[in-house]
Amino acid sequence: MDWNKENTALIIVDVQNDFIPGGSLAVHEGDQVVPVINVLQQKFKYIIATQDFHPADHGSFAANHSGKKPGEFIELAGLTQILWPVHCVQGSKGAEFHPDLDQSQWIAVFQKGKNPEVDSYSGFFDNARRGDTGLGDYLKSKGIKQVFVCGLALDYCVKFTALDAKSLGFETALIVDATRAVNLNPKDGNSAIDEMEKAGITILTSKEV
Ligand code: VGL
Ligand code: ZN
Repeated sequence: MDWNKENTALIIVDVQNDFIPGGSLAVHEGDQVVPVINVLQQKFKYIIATQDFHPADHGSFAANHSGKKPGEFIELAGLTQILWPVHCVQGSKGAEFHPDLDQSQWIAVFQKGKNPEVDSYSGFFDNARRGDTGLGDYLKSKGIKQVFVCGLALDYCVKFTALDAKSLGFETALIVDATRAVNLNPKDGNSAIDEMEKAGITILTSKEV
């Protein structure tokens, strides 16, 4: 994939303590993306992070539905919603970025999941595609034409962020060694990669960037 620093952004999705081993929604090997992403950042001029940032009463938390456990389903915003453990609550340690993640070059952070009535996996839109974080317009205002996506988790927020980027017309690539999957079902990570590839997203390793 041919690319130019002046019109390309790196999007770092949700590299937050709750998605790291020891966190409430830990992703296996989630910590291993941090050094890879730190090296990767040296190649980019425009770097944006997303942050899952839920109010304590968020509708995606099993704890907010009596008798429900994480992994069970409800209806939220007219959509089937899987229930999660409490995670990335605004103001908590779990919502903070991994302490070793280099933030020195970031030009913006886009928060998502703030509306308790709907979940928001993508950094662009909520799952019902009603709320818009402004990330798409922000990238366009900077003249960005291509995005590289990395972070956590591959089968949720990374996948939906990359698919939305592609659908908004950005040339989109997934950096496969700079992401890890939740894998509630063991094949979810691989299925996510297949789905992205079918949507026209380039899959590459950080060495190929
Ligand atoms: C995520 C589940 C719930 C993610 C966020 O960042 O992939 N997954 N909230
Ligand atoms: Zn969340």
